[in-house]
Amino acid sequence: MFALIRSRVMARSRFAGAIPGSKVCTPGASALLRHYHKPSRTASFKTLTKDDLEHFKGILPAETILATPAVGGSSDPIELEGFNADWLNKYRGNSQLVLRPKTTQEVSDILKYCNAQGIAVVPQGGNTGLVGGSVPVHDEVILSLRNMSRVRNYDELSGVLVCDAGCVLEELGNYVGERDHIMPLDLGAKGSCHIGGNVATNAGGIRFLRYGSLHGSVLGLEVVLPDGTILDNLSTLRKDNTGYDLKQLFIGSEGSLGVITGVSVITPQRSSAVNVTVLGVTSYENVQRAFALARKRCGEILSAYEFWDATCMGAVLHHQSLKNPLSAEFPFYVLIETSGSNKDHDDEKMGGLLEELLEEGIVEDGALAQDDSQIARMWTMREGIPESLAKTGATYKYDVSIPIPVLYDIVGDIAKRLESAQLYKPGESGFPVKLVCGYGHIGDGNLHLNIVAEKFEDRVTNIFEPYVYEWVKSHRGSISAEHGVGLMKRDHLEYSKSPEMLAYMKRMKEVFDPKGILNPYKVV
Ligand code: FAD
Ligand code: 2HG
Ligand code: ZN
Repeated sequence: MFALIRSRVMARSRFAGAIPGSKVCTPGASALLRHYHKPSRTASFKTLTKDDLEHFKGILPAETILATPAVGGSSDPIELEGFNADWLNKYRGNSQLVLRPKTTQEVSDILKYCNAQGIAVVPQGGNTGLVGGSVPVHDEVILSLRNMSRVRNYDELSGVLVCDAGCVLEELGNYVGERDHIMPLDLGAKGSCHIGGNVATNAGGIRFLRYGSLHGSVLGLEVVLPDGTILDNLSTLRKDNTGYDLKQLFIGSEGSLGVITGVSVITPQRSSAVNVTVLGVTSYENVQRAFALARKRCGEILSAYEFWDATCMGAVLHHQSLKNPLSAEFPFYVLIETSGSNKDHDDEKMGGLLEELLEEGIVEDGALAQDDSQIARMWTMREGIPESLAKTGATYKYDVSIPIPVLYDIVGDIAKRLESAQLYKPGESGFPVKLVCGYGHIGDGNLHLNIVAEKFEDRVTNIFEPYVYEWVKSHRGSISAEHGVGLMKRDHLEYSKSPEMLAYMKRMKEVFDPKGILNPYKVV
């Protein structure tokens, strides 16, 4: 029998919205000292002067500028901390100037000036990126989109939303939710990340299985190029075959080609019937068998299939004030969500699937959410994993696409390598590495391998870098399934891209940003 979650009231709300900023998750900050290769500053970039600040004051209202005394301003450098450090507190820059424009024209005027003067700029959305792409490496000007947060238009018939790039994903979800739609993407950082940041990283998340990539759901973009040119490609059309689809180049370009200021995106109808179950599974093989059966039995209503291992579960139960809804502990947990329009029909399908999974011995135990609050708690169990691990220690993150049958093997391999190097012993404290675990969007072939250590240090990193990248390449996988390249993987792209492809990527960068002022040191 499936255990039904009893009606315990959640102590916390869903993780959504619980990330007010990069500062929230800096547990044991002293343990999370920066440790990564910092490229040297490009000497030709201009060092900011008081005259530059005066120029920006002519473009923007004073309250939208944060400038330290080093560049002639009066802001306390502490105020810039949250903009200079990333969510993991792993990457840190030293910018003295944050500009927060409210209009596309202001973005254009800023970039035009920076391009002419050779001033380097880093575009920043919600600063939830996990690869060091959203923070400066040295003293780049931070161009924050957070003041551009207006919904420009919403067409309820077509479901097409047109908005500023700085709109927070969760707020857009609420906006379209009131109109019976949902955003085509959803992720644990929804309370902080911006739609512009999502597009710039081509974010995946938990709805990817059902609604696919932003390359499909983004219909148009407004982008400001480094020289200030405004590319108005804010189309609301589903179909448009008039030549090259330029917007695709900016989706996933991580702020290296242009600054996204407006987004047009198609939002799906909200499903009236949603079912969520969490299952306990004894082997990775059965995680795959359950996925195959879920697709067979619930094909058209299957909206998410996520998994995590026992180590992740331990961390999440510890840090999120949750209790295991199952009767025992299991090596693996699976979350299945269905979304459809006919409750009786969907309940029958989900019920049938669960019965078959149990009868076939594919799963050992499970819990089916009985109401919205239980659904939210189950999702917290999955979406709260990154925060829980970050609270445990310095977290190394690898975000890879590998064929599903071998997806989890890498977790065991890395654990063994660390054990052989006497840096880790599962379940024992006192070692430099505390946890090695895996979770992710298994339905999309995307694993998140996380290694939690006392601190970031070479003797630990060297055990799995470049080993992880070699491993992924040998399986013809991708070294970044969804988080992007940023600074973290810029020197490792050859594991996923051929020299010819890399050469064309560099040529693209030169076409759009010949002076290389936009998000320098990142991506290519
Ligand atoms: P930022 O972090 O500010 O920036 C990310 C990159 O985009 C940077 O290179 C930046 O320069 C660039 N950029 C930002 N805004 C613009 C713009 N307007 N124009 C041009 N360039 C811009 N990612 C996933 O894909 N799937 C997940 O499930 C997922 N879950 C997460 C859960 C947690 C708890 C956290 C902390 C992160 C998660 N992420 C996930 C990673 C991250 O949230 C996404 O990459 C997100 O899309 C970043 O959006 P942002 O607004 O925070 O962008
Ligand atoms: C998720 O799926 C995110 O939860 C974050 O992509 C993954 O932090 C990670 O490794
Ligand atoms: Zn993910």
